[in-house]
Amino acid sequence: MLENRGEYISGQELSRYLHISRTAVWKHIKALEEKGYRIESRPGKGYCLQEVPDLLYPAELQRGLKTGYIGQAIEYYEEVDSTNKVARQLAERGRKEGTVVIAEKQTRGRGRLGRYWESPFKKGVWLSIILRPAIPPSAAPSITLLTAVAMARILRSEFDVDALIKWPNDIYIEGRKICGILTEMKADIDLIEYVILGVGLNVNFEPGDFPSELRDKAVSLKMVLGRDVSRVKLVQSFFTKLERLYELFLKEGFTVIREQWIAMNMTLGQKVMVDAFDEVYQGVAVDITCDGGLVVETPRGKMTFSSGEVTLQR
Ligand code: BT5
Repeated sequence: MLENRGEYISGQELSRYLHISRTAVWKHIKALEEKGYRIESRPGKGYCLQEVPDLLYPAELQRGLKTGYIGQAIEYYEEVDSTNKVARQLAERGRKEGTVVIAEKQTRGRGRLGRYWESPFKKGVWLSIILRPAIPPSAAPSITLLTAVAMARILRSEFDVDALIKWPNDIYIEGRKICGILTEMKADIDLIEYVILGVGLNVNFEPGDFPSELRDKAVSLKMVLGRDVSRVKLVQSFFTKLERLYELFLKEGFTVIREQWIAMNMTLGQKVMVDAFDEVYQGVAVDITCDGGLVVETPRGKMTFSSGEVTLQR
């Protein structure tokens, strides 16, 4: 029906094509309408698909998706507390690498260190991916960085925006945050059991949709482009790009991706304040290591951070 959008197909044709009764066809049409698909039915002519809802239904995300595993299994929620939390529960139950948990709304979206992530209904992309990389835990921070590279590349190539990466997990456009990444993992000393890669991207927020404390700090694609953006194609492109970079990382390590990260970053060369290990360090961010750690030239000498909160000082 999607391929024939705007054209009528008779109930008989659909029933023959789907090998179900005409009553069953009618029931499915009603179920689709309840999900927000607009379908016109005319006696003697049949059914005509008019409009597909802008929702992140697995069937929509998986149509034409050319990945090997990322997004090939999707758990969809209209509302959930946190997709990272649900993905973790699924990973504990042995769900496969590449399984995605996606929601239209999160009631307790999480940032790092107990912070919150504002995730209202349909305004963005809130998703988590289960990964099971056979790498040592010390290499895991690279996954956050390669995800930022995948997202920044998609934002640049599909929307022609100047997306910049702030170490370690943020993407900024026009000086405001548009995307945050929360990577959590379960590992023993030398092997990762699973990584939960959580990504939040602000898509169709209007300025008034943000709580007042975020209004000067956050931005959405709609605010930058001045138009609504369809989330389905964006998510598909992101899955494809992410899987390609993740595969590259597993085969060749972070070095190749490091170059791309450097080309799109807004942290290196800047005066920074790093909040890590319960202390605050000041200095100039000078490099990232082959594992994605941030190297800062401080008055006490060069220091490398594998995690931490960076404030850019202008
Ligand atoms: C992050 O934390 O940036 C990671 C955000 C990850 C969110 C995704 S959504 C899907 C998945 N499921 C989850 O539960 N989480 C992940 P952090 O660097 O700690 O930044 C958090 C800070 O960003 C907050 O303290 C706010 O100041 C700000 N913030 C909150 N919501 C925002 C939004 N929608 N846009 C921009 N900034 C926001």
